[in-house]
Amino acid sequence: MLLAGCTKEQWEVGFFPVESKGATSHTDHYIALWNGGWIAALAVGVITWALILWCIVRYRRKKTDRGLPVQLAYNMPVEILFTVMPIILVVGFFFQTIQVMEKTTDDRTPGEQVIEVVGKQWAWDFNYVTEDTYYAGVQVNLDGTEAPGENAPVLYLPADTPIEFQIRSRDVVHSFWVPAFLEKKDMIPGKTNVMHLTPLKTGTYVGKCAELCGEFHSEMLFNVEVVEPAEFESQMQALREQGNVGQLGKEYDRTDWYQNPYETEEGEH
Ligand SMILES: [Cu+2]
Repeated sequence: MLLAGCTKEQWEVGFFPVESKGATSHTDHYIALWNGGWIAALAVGVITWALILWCIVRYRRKKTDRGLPVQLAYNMPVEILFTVMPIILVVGFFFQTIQVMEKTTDDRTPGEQVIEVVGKQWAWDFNYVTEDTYYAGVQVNLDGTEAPGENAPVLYLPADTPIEFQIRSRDVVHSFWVPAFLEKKDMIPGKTNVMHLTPLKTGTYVGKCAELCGEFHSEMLFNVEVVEPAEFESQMQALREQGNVGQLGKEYDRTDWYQNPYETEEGEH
């Protein structure tokens, strides 16, 4: 009865966010691995449950039974089955995972648009590197009103365009997460992580920090607008007209300790 309350769309994406289907060049690979894994695990489960039930019924103690039942151990066919089946499953999951990783986390398609996403307590800066424009995000205020994320910082992405994200932090460890894209990446001070993907479906997606990063971690929200390339260009032009030309660089980082851990105050090494 509970399962009947789920929609066909929810089943298709294995209860991931429904908007993840076809959202990026990676999401359908993740969904296929996720659903395939559950189907394989369920098949093993159904066979195992059926054998357990059959044993319980077939070999139950009868009124006429006396003493201990026949003791069976070291049944070679069963021992081999219990060894070989898990190995086949683990090897299968391993190679399926490797194949999906080659198409997703290892994706290094050159970015037509390079975008630097910078985490800071507790908001986001977006540097559109290719366009030489920027957006300085301001922390959301969760004041108890409905839809507080409406005024969150907005990250614009052109649809059907390979994107290279350069991901870093100005202070502590954050994590760049758009739930509908089904991937997240840590933002580490002093280190730049990359993520390559192509957004395929226009629309608005929520984003958030996925690493507990201090008092107002829950207010570290943003929105993603995947728009047609022409609309992306006009948004970039709007940023230029507001004077947001250039990049928000490392001068806004809270500390350079991470770059120069051994530098003394006098500048000696
Ligand atoms: Cu954070």
